[in-house]
Amino acid sequence: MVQINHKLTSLGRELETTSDALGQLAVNNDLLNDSNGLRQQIQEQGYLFFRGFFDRDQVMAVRNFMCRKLNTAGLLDPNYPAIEAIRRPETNIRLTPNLADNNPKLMRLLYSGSMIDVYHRLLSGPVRHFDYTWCRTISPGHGTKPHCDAVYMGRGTPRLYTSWTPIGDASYEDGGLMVMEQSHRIDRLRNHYCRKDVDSVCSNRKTEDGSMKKKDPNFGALTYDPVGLRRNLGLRWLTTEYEAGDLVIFTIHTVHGSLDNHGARIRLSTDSRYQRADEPADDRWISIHGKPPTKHGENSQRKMIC
Ligand SMILES: O=C(O)CCC(=O)C(=O)O
Ligand SMILES: [Fe+2]
Repeated sequence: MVQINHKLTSLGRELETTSDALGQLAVNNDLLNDSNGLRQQIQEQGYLFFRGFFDRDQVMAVRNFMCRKLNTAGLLDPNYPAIEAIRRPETNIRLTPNLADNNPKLMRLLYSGSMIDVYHRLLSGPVRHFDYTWCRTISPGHGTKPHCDAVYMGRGTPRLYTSWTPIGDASYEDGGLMVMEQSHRIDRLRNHYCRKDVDSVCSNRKTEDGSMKKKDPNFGALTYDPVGLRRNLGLRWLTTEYEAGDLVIFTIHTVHGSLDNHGARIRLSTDSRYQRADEPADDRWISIHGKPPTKHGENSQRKMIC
């Protein structure tokens, strides 16, 4: 049994806590200055986890800025300091892209200094990042469905990595990222599910409103049952309690999702993406001729006959 004194659920399902079903993320701080070690470890493990990677105060300054924005938008309970991110009962948000706007402290945290340094070491070459930052604001309730990032950003190099950065502490009650151990090595997933593209549409099939039918109605979710998935694959979910300053890096073939939020606060985190600058980039997520990324949706559709 893994000693966790809080009920852990994902999508409302209680995670099994036997040691063959659940584990802690391994801490890789010893590899921080070791290029070969970083590369080998991510190949073997599918992720890297660093405690106290960032200066806590720097992360908390970003949190402060984001919470003030949420508060100004009327989303937080005015009876608490904004930095606590206690939501109003009617607030139900998950992704708040504008938290990245006019946010130089966040840009510095994610796209300069130690983050770029670690990617230089991991990629042994020039680094580029996507020009879009995912700002997650997961309200109490369900976490994120198990998925691989490849299905959302797989049009460029497969050597693309996600950084998951908690913007504040995330206890088991708040929930946080969970990673399926060794899932990046499953050929069946790499060769089928991971090759999906959520912006694919069937040009020969129309929906009732006349738009082209989406090829994947689940918009990239691998499953809605994180417990059943674990049993089927026979692998473990790995997670931990995160603190401001921690960082997880993982591959676009690593299955991950997140724990449900059982607290009263909104869980704040960002995902940001990095690759070698001399490899092709998925054009949905980069700015071209000064125009913002097209992201998902109509301007990013890939039309096919199906
Ligand atoms: O924070 C979450 O709930 C999910 C994060 C995620 O999917 C990612 O970082 O790619
Ligand atoms: Fe993801």
